Formats: sequence, C-alpha cells, structure tokens
Amino acid sequence: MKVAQIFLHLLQMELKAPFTTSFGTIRHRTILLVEAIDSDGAVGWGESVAFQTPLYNEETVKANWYMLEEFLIPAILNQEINHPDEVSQRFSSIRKNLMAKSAIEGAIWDLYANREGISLSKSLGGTKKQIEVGISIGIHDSVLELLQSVDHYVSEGYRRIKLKIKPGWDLDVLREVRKHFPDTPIMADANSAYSLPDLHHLKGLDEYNLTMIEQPLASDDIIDHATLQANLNTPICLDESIHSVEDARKAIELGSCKIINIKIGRVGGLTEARRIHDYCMSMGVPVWCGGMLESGIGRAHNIAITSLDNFTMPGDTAGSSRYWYQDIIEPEVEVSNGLITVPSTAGIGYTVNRQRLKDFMLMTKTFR
Ligand code: OSB
Ligand code: MG
Repeated sequence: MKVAQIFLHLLQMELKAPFTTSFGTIRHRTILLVEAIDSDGAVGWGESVAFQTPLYNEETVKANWYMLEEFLIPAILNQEINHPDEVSQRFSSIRKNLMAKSAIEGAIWDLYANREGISLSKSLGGTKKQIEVGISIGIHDSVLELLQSVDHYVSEGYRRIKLKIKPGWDLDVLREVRKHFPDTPIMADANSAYSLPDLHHLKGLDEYNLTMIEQPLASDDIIDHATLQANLNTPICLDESIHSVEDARKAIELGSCKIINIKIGRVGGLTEARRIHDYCMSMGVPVWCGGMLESGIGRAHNIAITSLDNFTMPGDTAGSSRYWYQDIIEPEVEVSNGLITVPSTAGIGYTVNRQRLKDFMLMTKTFR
C-alpha cells in the first residue's frame, strides 16, 4: 500500500469530570488524530495520546503535531509499505517522540486491517472475543466523594478499581476504601510521586491486599524500583518507565516489577506493544493495557491490543460514557458487566462520526 494523503485533525473535547493524578488535573483533552488514506481510497485512523502539558512524559500535543509534520509524515507519504511493522523501522533513526510515532503507526495499522478486510484485533493476532476492564479513579476532594465514586463503578461491573495516590492521599484513603470494599480487586497508581526514602511508608501498602502498585518511583528509574520491589509484598507494575521491549527486559531481569502496563502510545505503537506483550508472555509476566483518557479512536486501538492472550489483567479501557458526553465513534464503547466485546468487523471496528468530529474540531491540515 501507498499512503497518498494524510490529514491531521486537532479536536477539543471536554471531559465529563476533571481527572486528577499526582502530577496535575486534566479538565479537557486536545486530541490529535491522524487520518491516512491510501492510493486505493482505503482509510485508517490513529490518535496521539499526548497531553497539552509535558507532565506525564515529555511529549505534548503541539510537539507531536510538529514531529508529524516535519519528520514522520514525510517518511511515510507516497512510500510503498507492505506491512505496518515496517513503519517503526522507517522511524528508527528518529529518537524518542514515541507518542507522535504511535499516532501515525496506528493509522497505518487500521488502514492495513481495513484493506485486508479483517479486524485490527485479528491483524495483531488477538484471540479474545471479549476483554475484561477496570476503571481508573482520580484523586477526589474528599474520601466520602471517592467512596461514592468507587461504589458507582463497582455497581456498574468494572472488574477492578485503580485509585490514584500521592503523598497525603494514600494509606488512609486506601484503608477506608478497603474497609468498604473488602473483596473488590483494588490497585493504586502513584505516577512517580515517591522516591526510595519513602520505602518505609510505601511498605504500609502491603496492609491493603492490593493487586499491585503502579509506578511508585521516578519515571526514568528501574534501579530503585528493584530495591523497592525486593522490600514489598505488593507487586510493582511499571507504566512510565517502560518505552520498549528492551526496557521491559531490563526491568524484568532486575526484578523492578512483576507486571507491566502497556500503553500503545508510550511505547511508540502497536508493533512495539505487541513485542512487549510477546516478551512478557515468554517470561510469565502478565500485562494489561493502560489508558490516556483517549477518544473513541485510541480506545478502539486499546481494545484491539487487549485481545492478545497475555493481557490477563483488567485494563483501564473504560466505556466512552465514563469520559465523554459524546464520543466521536459509532457505536460508542460499551462496558457491560465489566466486559467489552472486541469488534470483529474490519479495522478498528467503529465508524468515525464526521459530524461530531466537526463539532469538536479546532483545525485540520492536509498532507499529500
Ligand atoms: O498513569 O495510567 C496513568 C490518565 C492520565 C495520565 C496517566 C494515567 C491515567 C489513567 C487513566 O490512569 C486511564 C484512563 O482511564 O484512560
Ligand atoms: Mg499509570
């Protein structure tokens, strides 16, 4: 296939409610979409998961736009591509910028699956017909509000509850939630809010029967995480620290974690995400799919990768209505009894609603 035309679309979407992590509060998402069209007229969609601010990682939406415009689109446009696995090879001389790379690679994967007439899930080697999902709940103003929120999502059927924590919103909060929900699978995500001198404090997590603690220490660390894991019964799951299968290998060899959160954008695309999945499977390390408050397009990509066998733990891919008044895909992503049905139709398996796209559009640029 030859990509003849690429559109970059920038959208502004209001979240139903602000989402607070240890690094800050997100109230709305500026979403960068890549629409790739090949010389036969087939279409593929990808999404950048970068935020407006460089607080989760160093990338931003505008920096992604620049990278796509200046370097990544020129490397793809009008070039012969036999398989989407080739896209990351084309980008191999360009350092980092993994979310920008992933946005365009995702569009090529969808385009490829559409051309083949198979689902994105199937094109990746996914086998599951349904995926189990959990929900990530942000830091609230009070424990009472948090308990109400947890109660709401537990009764909606989500398979596990992830609570965002930070110093001052951690052990006491977890104790309360555990008291009210003794049997619910609960985990905590610190987004790098702690450092090794907090070891004694973090050992307190072992009291609450958590399925895991996600990224307690620095986003660029795997050394101190190994020390922490050796002193903690609660399994550590790495998010921010893992950008590639090489990072995963080193973290697992060092004993820095027992579980890995795979985010397609954070690792540079579906090809690398699948490599990490395969490596972890060979090492007996379970993985799950993280989230970045995506629109329906990124959500659809997450569903497809989660259909692979070693995604054995519920991920953060909640239903569209958890985030948006209106999503940009049809049908919207529905969660029923904590399960999402993996689409079996071609490509991502959802249709992009052009009218909604228009409603949220800030700007569009065409490359050909
Ligand atoms: O660390 O997983 C994270 C949201 C924004 C930034 C980082 C993270 C998150 C989430 C929410 O946990 C996942 C989601 O519901 O999409
Ligand atoms: Mg995380």
